[in-house]
Amino acid sequence: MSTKPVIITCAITGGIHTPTMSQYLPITPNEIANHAVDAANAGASIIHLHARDPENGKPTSDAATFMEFLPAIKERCDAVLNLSTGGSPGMSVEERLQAALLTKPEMASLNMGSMNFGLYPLLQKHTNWQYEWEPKFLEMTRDFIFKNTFKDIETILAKLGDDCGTRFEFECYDVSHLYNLAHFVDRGLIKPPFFVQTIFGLLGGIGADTENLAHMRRIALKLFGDDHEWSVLAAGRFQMPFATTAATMGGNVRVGLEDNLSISKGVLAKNNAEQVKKITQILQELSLDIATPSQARERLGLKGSDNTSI
Ligand code: KMH
Ligand code: ZN
Repeated sequence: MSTKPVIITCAITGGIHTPTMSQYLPITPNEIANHAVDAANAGASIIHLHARDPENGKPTSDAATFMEFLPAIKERCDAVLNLSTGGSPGMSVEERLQAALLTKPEMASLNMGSMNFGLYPLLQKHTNWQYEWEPKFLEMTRDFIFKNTFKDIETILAKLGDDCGTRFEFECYDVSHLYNLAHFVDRGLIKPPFFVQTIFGLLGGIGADTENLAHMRRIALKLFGDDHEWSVLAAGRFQMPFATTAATMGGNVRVGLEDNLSISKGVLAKNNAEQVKKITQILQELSLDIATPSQARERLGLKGSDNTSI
């Protein structure tokens, strides 16, 4: 069986982890840009981006902060820049969309259903918090609903997809999200080829069991067949095992400090590139090729970096 080169996405900083959890989490625009470029040089063809307040590391939706690192990354590497529209717990849908609407990126995330999004178990892992906002933020997720209604999804598809030519990383945290995606495909609002990011091990979503990986794969294939590119991300310690298994099943992979702070058991990753290098080595050992940014662009039908406002 001939397999396609694996598209590696690297998610640089996210809106889940907090500065106390790892001194290596990139916070400032400069740190985010350096991590992104190094991840691209290590083999990531897509860079998934959130922004943080440089003063205290808190996730921010401020478009000006995004613009402090996006042009720098674009100038220094050819990777596809993929902006989060999921943002971070506590942000409104309008806030989450600000940076993407301004910059009209080649790619943005689109979360395919409303759900619980529990980060509060992370409270047990630390006591001395560097910033006051950190424990409050984590505690707040005990009573938080990550809002992605059908109307929200329609709005993002129209304003960002139709009006800006941005294509999506469809974030599917459970089987129902695949059916929500199929609903929009059936309505003709989403055109192939589309990029389906199946997510495992986030509290509120489907668990990180390989039975679930196989099932999500089976249902995605049944619903979307050749129209989709399948990718996998798993939270925390499941990141590398799930990425490896998915790649052997013909899938693409996502790594990065957004979803996992470690490089091996009990050892923090010093940067994003470490994780990209690790999955790259694993893929090479398995005789799998790594996709270049231009191969990723072609397979995902992207408009090209010259057609953005970055
Ligand atoms: N951190 C992932 C589990 C987004 O940015 O829109 C989800 C994510 C969402 O990346
Ligand atoms: Zn994200």
